[in-house]
Amino acid sequence: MKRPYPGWLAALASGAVLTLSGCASDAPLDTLEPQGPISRSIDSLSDPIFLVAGIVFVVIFGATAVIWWKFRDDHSTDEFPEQVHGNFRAEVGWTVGPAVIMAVIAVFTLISHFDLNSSDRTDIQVAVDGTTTSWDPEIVVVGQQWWWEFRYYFDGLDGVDLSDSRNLPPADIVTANQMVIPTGSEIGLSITSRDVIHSFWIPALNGKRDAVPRRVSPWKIEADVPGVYFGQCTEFCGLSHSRMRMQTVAMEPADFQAWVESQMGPAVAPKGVAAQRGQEVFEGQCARCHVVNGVNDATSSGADLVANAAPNLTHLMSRTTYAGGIFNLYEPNGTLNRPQLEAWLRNAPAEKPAYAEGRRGMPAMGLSEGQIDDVVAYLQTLGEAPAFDIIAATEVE
Ligand code: HEC
Ligand SMILES: [Cu+2]
Repeated sequence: MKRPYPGWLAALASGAVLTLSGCASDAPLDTLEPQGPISRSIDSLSDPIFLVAGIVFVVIFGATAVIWWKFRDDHSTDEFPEQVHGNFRAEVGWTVGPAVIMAVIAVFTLISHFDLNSSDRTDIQVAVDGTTTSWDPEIVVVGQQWWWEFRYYFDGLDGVDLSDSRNLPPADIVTANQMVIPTGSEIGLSITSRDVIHSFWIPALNGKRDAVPRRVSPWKIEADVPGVYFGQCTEFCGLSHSRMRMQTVAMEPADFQAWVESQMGPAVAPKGVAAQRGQEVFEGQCARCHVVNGVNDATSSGADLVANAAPNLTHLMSRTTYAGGIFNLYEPNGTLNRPQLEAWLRNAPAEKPAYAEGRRGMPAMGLSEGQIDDVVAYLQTLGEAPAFDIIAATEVE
């Protein structure tokens, strides 16, 4: 009986599916398109290794196919082929050959490893409160279920105690899910976690580094040109792990400077009546978890949560995504994405799954529709919208 589809056709089809699925044109987490010197050094290691592996693959599978075909039993004779027991030269060859290839790869891998784990930072001049400070550019990255916090200490990290990540000393800038860096400078990262193990990964700028509770792991990134570089937690960390995303926004140094200045300011007291009522709701219901600088930063006792932290909302509007970088704060035309923000305030766990027993993520606050309107009016006073091209470039699906 003839089979409906020959085996080779099935093999070809599955091969094609696998190949084509690797060819997405719009892939923000593509590791093969480095956008900075650090990721480029990884790429220049992996490309030749992939080439060597490809050649080895072709040679071995080619030889296997030839041998399989040439020495197949076609039942034309009853004779048994000649039986051999070992071939000294062949065995030495296929032992020494791979060993040499592996040794060469090991040398280049080690060189890249040392390179990736070294630091080559130079200070950046930033104007803080009118005075210029030499900043050793290092940002503290804190993972928690299921979002990222980024903390900037412009006096450097030397005197900063990072050992208790649930109780970190006050920082100059605290932001969530979007880390802003200047282009052309190596930026050091001190990565830690407030709960379980996460992993920090901005593929266009460097490989992965785990965020481990009670440990501070050094890492670094650098971007050549302004742009938005997408990232994702890559260590499975529970229910909303896939919704724990982030973005690095690289700006020209002058734009970065302007960003720093605007972030350094505390919140401005809201003017409209609705926004003022919104601030009252904030102080009554949200301030036990969230901080707004100038409102409750002095009094906040830390969030009532497992990770003991919630995003700092002082400059919320200067970010373009929220809740682990999964929602757009703005519409594509640059206006507030009001329905999504209202839905978040109405019932956050319905928008982003958290564990039923609570104490993680943002709880459903039980606000009335009027209170939601007031809170939205208040949130809109927190920080300035970024340039339109950043809104467009940071948009998430
Ligand atoms: C029990 C603590 C808690 C309370 C109370 C709380 N939140 Fe949250 N909120 C969180 C946590 C945690 C997150 C991060 C959730 C995530 O990304 O999964 C969050 C996220 C947010 C975000 C998105 C911020 C960002 O950059 O990702 C906004 C906006 C927000 N909350 C507003 C409010 C408002 C307004 C209130 C009061 C009506 C409030 N929250 C009450 C814990 C809280
Ligand atoms: Cu995670």
